[in-house]
Amino acid sequence: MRQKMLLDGVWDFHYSSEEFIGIPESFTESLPVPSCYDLVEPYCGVRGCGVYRRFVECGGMARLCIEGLGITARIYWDRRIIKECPYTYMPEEIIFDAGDEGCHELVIAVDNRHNEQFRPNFDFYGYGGIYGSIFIERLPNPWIEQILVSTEDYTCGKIRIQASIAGKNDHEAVLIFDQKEAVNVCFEKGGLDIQLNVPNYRLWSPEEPNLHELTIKAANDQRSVVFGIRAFSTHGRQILLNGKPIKLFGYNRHESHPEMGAATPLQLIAADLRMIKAQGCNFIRGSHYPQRRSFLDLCDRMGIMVWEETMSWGTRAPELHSKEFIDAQIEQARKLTYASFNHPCIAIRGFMNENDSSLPETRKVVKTLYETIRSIDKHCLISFASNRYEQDVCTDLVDVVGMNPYPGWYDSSFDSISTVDKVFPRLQKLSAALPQDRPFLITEIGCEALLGFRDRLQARWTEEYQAKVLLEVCRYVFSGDECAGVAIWHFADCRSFVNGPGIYVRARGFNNKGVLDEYRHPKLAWNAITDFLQNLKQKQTHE
Ligand code: ADA
Repeated sequence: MRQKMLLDGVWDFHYSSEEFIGIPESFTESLPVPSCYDLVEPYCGVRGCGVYRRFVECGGMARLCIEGLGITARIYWDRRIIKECPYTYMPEEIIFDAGDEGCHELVIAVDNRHNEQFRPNFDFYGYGGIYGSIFIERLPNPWIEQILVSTEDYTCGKIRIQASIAGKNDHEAVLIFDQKEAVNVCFEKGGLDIQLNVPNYRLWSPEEPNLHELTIKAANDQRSVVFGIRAFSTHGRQILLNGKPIKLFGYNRHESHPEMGAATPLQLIAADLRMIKAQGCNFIRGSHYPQRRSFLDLCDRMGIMVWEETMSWGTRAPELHSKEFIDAQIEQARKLTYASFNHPCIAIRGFMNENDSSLPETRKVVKTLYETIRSIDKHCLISFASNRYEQDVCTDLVDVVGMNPYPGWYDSSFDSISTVDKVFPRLQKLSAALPQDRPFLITEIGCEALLGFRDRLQARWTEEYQAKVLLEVCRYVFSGDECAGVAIWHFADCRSFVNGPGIYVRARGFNNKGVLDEYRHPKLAWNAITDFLQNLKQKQTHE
């Protein structure tokens, strides 16, 4: 039986200034893990390297898991590099030889300077730190390397299990479902790839988020994964879950809090999800990066469907032509698909938010990213969020057409508040121009409102104006079947450019389009949407 050791807690810390100048001999400061060092004095707002260190009792082959960090990091075990982590927010798993049994030094050197993948013009703040939990476990020899479970046929509970065991030898194995039903199988040359019906299966859905557990016992190892049986598919304009049309309704959400940055505690994540669920939503777009495992665990259990995507923002021609950039996107797509493979909450995987999909040459990149995800996950829906609208030339390449229109905010003439009236017709017009044979999902829509700014003239930036626009969006989404759903932009205000050029449209250094402010205080729009959804539910139960 493997034993996980959680490494969260108080670590040694050293701020190593702009350049990383090596691991210091001694550390004089301390910081918790998880944490963002650029939100604590005297390092608030710095761009440079923070070095975290602690000692760990371990030995032999080990597996170290990190939920996410940023912007980039290098990991050392006894001062030897065991992993470079170039992808912000990406969950990392490192299998390595920890050496003799005993006390070892683990160092994580984080660098929060922007780079090609996380540019300073992104409309979300690039925090430096260790965003989530870290654990380590000793591995038996040989160890089960990975277990992937996918739904093959939801109508009879048929799943496919792909697993591998280190050493590539033959091994007898036992599969145990929900700690009861056992099936004998065999790893051949270290691999297992079988399909079978789960005994006493129950489907996963937002209303009934049923989960199953699979334990594999082979050689001296035993490993368990949680999975759900469900199938997302499309039919014309509709998204189907387990064969039935489902409207996706919810928010874009950043992993962000003004005091804790991207190292949001699990309690905050759980509280956010409870608010979203209680409001009557069933969907979150994890904008704009891979999501933390514990976030996905909660969504699995609570029945919240998730769109997860590679990190990227406003990709334009130079990056779309850069091999380094595209290779990094491919690697991100690959890693995130494996990392979230078993989570039933994943409805859609996406990439490259608002890339320039009006350029014919972007088609090749979109195809490559689509195929990368598809080659690993045969079933998930795949998409990207576009701001090229009627000019988009890549909509035929994805399963769901995601659009980020902002009627009532960006694409109006700024002459009066009457533009609320334009929301509904604009969405209808956009919908009519998109392919009719696949779902149209509004992946972003919203407008800025400052909490507490209420005004009888209901000008832009007031809570009243935001509420009106978003009610029009709700009215449109539920007006028929032409739209498969919406992820409103966004759940809560989040820190953005701060002192970059974008500050002129980001009052306080925040993106203020949240229906809650950054401390989760509701604006009028939150209450208006709550009422809208409750009325809708009442109407539907009386029909
Ligand atoms: C884009 C982008 C979001 C956010 C939004 C806005 O659609 O995808 O990250 O920046 O615009 O608020 O303008």
